[in-house]
Amino acid sequence: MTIKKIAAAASALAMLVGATSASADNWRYAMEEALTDPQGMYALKFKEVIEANSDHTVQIFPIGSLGESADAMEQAQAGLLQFIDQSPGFTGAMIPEAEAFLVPYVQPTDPQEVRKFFKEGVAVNEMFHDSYREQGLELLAMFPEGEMVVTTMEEFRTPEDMEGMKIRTMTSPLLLETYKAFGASPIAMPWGELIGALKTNMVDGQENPTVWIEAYDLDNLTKVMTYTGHGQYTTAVMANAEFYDGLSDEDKALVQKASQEALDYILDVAVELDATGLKKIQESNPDYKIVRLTDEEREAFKERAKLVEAAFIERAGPRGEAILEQMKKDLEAARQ
Ligand code: 6CS
Repeated sequence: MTIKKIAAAASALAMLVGATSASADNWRYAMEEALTDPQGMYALKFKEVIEANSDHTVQIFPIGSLGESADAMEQAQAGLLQFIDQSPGFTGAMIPEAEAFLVPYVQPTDPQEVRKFFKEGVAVNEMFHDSYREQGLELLAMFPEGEMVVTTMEEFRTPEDMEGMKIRTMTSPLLLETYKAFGASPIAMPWGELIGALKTNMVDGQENPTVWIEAYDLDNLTKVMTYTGHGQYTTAVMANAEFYDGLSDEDKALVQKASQEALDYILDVAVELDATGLKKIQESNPDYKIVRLTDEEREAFKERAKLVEAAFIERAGPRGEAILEQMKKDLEAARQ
């Protein structure tokens, strides 16, 4: 082989190696929870499918590793992260339509109805894509983590009972409207501040699904847990849109496959989450008071929720209004 031919072969090899390593990328994925929490279960399944079907790797950054939810979102929008799981409870400040998931009493709480609502609902599956795109995000999946329950220091049965209660909410503005409408004094703060705020009595309560309450000991920091039936904790997984658009057709199909398989998996798991969380709380904290508002008691909160619907429509405009109407139809369909 002449020197020229060796050089040409070496350069071809270098190109091949380059091409191979360029196609085996490490994708960074941030979320708001730990690997053992619902977002972590979804992320691990997503990673498993990607890595089993390609040379790519998925590097997961759990809660706390990249700052608060808002910090991780900035990094995702800047393209430093390829994937992010962020819940409407935080995204709503940026995408008002996402706050549809925060409007009280438009989502089911029965686990089988929840599964149907998320699996087949037109609103969830078809109506949010454009709103996320406008913020540079390709929406991949939305899934529930369990019914929202309220933990407080004192029992409440009516909006009047909530008067003066300082309730922590996530940072989406509509949550402040909800708890104001429910009679309380809401305070928005990121997750990282909540435990300290409960310990120092800066807040008297908060809302979250039972799996989360149990995992982060929120029951031990409050005295009562109340089922108001007002909604699900919903979360969303998305990709940086520029990154997604730049993928080959094959990789786009892979990302969609992984998103769908992880979604199917988590929707199966989700039906168990409420019961699992509640059981663990009852076992580890038998004296904790658990209240389930009656249908009659819920009526007063539903009446107040009309104010929240109006605030949502004002913030999210006609597109938000259409989403809300569709959600109500999906709720009816899920109940049948
Ligand atoms: O309350 C919160 O801020 C947190 N709740 C859940 C269920 N997941 C992450 C989020 O930061």
